Amino acid sequence: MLSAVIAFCRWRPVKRAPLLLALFSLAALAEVEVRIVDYRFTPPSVSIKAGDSVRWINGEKRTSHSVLFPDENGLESERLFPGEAYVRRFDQPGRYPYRCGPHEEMKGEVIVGE
Ligand SMILES: [Cu+2]
Repeated sequence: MLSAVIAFCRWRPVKRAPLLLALFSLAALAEVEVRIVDYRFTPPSVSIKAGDSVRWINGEKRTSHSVLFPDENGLESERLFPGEAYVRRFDQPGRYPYRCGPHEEMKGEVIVGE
């Protein structure tokens, strides 16, 4: 009987481990949304954790925008037309200022923590 209990206790955690890992990674990785409306990134500053993603959604009626990172050799999203989105995942902690390609006055930043 005791050996059966021991066997049961040994079996359960192993069996549950993949499920727990899957749930943990789902909970740990987040995606934050930034809306582009009225020539503004809203919110203009977002704080995330390394491994999280940011999704920029163009909520304009007519205007297209992009997301451009001047500090990274001008890394730029495609031009986003109304309703389109751009997702970028940030694996390295740091500060990532960005602006809109065609509208220099539109600015925002992503702050990536540990
Ligand atoms: Cu723009």
